[in-house]
Amino acid sequence: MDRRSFNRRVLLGGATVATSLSLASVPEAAGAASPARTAPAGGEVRHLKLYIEKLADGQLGYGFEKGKASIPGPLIELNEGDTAHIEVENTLDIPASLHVHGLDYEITSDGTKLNRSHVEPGATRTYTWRTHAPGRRADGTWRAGSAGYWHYHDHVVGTEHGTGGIRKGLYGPVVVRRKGDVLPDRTHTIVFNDMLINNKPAHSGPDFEATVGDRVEFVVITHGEYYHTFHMHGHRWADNRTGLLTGPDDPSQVVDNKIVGPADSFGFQVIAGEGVGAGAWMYHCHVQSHSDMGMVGLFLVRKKDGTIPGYDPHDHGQGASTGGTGTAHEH
Ligand SMILES: [Cu+2]
Repeated sequence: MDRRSFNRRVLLGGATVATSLSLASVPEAAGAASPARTAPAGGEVRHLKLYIEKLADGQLGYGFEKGKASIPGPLIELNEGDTAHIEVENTLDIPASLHVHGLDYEITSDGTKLNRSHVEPGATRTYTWRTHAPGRRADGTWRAGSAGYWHYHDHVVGTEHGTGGIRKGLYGPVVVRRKGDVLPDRTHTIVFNDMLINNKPAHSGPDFEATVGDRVEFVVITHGEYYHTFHMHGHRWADNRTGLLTGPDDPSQVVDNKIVGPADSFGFQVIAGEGVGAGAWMYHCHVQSHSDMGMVGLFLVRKKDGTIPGYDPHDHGQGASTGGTGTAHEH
């Protein structure tokens, strides 16, 4: 029973006993308590600073602040109609760049060496990304808007096409929202990069935390040489632009598994633990050998009291990394 029908039954005052029985049969009632917040109309001009840095372990990252680069790089979130001017400072001793998917940019913001739109070592360059709402062209055809789950990455480091930069962690998420899109409580990014997730060692996550009922958004990006299948336990999403159904007649397929290849990106929102309750819910690549090799992380959904039934944090990683026996995430 979803939240709305529960409330309706309570408000109608009928079948009180049946209502509490029904509730008891659900592990923990889930769902947002108040109407979902939605994205405003765009049109803003935003100025961002992005540093390209070498991390302590030799990998590379983008960061909004000097010394705070991360893998993946920080989420850049825009609304259709926004323009972003992104001043990129390349602190490396080799050329690097910023290349984005899905947004509008002129060739000078392409971020490739072929048109000299990269950033020399120690230099700074401003990239401009524009976005637009959907609308009808003069010729009567429909032009798609910019809204979607996109991503940015280096296109220069290592080889002519940036293979080395991507491999070392120079990538990050971009979300462009349409006016009225449902806003999440928080957003997490999962990048399948070759056989690693977010460039972390195999069998070591990353793990993401939530409390039952939180509206959690995932941006899923793929890089590298391989095809993967992204699967999450206990949660489903719609295979469309937002990952959400717009209503009872939305024909989008509801899935819990999606095939992805290099440079693909998609996203979705779930209500953590909805209808299934708290738990250490796995997400992983469902190519079996890939999950065996450690492309596994956890969506840690806590009860309101902060506990996670059946979860021992010391189990995570250890059993699996030794080739392991029977840890929760070897399914
Ligand atoms: Cu895989």
